[in-house]
Amino acid sequence: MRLFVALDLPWPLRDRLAGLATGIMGARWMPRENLHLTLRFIGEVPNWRAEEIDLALHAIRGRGFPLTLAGVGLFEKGGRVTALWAGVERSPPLDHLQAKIENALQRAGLEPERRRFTPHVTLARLDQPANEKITGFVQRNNLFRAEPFAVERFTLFSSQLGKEGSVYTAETEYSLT
Ligand code: 3AM
Repeated sequence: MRLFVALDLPWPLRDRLAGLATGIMGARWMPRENLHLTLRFIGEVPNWRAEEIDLALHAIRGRGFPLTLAGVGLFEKGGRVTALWAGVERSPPLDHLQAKIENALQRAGLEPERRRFTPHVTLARLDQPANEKITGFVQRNNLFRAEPFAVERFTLFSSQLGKEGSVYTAETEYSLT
């Protein structure tokens, strides 16, 4: 199974994000059902390991908190824009939750994640260069700010890579109180 831990987003928020998805030819905009905020990418694991991961995530205790998506940004690789995303307002509770998940997964035997946590919601992936249009996209949406939403759980997703893009399935939800 190919797994990752993420926040599922409320549908009104997804609708709001889908409203940003215009104006860049060749961008592969994420369908609403795929919009999420990744807390930890896990990757391919055997079933027995997935069970240990599930146990470790179940043991996490934490309180819910409000979170606000704001601003947009991009990821680049080799000078080329590869993804557009919506950003997240600074949130110590989110960082804390992410750290707890990282600890739990390391205790379950996973290698530490070396990359810094950059909370974001991927809106589009880009296979081809489209740099001029992207400047406009960033300028247009710089002031984007969504209504805060309540984070009340986090979710273990499986991901199946397909021709038409990935299909994400919520495997288990873990409640925050
Ligand atoms: O939350 P986003 O959409 O940015 O890019 C993948 C997606 O991130 C990322 O995990 C999320 C759910 O699929 N991902 C895929 N392969 C990855 C890898 N090898 C990866 N993240 C880190 N390392």
